[in-house]
Amino acid sequence: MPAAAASAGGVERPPGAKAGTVRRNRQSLPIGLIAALAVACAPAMGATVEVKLIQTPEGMTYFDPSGVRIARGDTVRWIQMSGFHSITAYAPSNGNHELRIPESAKPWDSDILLAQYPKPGSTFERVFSVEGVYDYFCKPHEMAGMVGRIVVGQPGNGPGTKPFGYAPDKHWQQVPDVARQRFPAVSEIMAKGAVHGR
Ligand SMILES: [Cu+2]
Repeated sequence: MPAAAASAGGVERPPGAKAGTVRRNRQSLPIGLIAALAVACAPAMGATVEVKLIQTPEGMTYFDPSGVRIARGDTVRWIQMSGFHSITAYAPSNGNHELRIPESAKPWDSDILLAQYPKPGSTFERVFSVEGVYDYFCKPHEMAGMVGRIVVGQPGNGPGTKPFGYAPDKHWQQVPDVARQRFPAVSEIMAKGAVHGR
């Protein structure tokens, strides 16, 4: 009650005093809006590609598509449809996993998403600004072969293009055999744009 009265009083006072200001603002607003939109749109020019996180009633878990080709600056949006999953880059900072993303790219870990689509907390997004191959996994299901691969622009010759276990001297955790077999080939991703498995 006192809060409402106070805010009503606050709103009631200014109109007379601020009339001139409001008119001036009306003229400058469109210019300001155009400038703001130009800035906001520039980084959002890229496309958004969706990848679903799935667990079948039989318990099979996978990313769909498991392989996608995107352009630099595009966004990947992962959507948790069933089961509980994470989207985690193959990188030493994530549990000492083998580095399988470009050296200059920032590793990421969504941690386990907390909800099922369409509830908040069921999606995770990342913009990819460095070209190359990115391998990633789901923390609860890596051992079941739940892995994915993204090619941004041209694959190049970075860590994601190298054979599994390419740097034994680093003593990284090895990509499990079942997961190695589930990565779509870079050539197939380049040819198809999206590779659906399972
Ligand atoms: Cu999973």
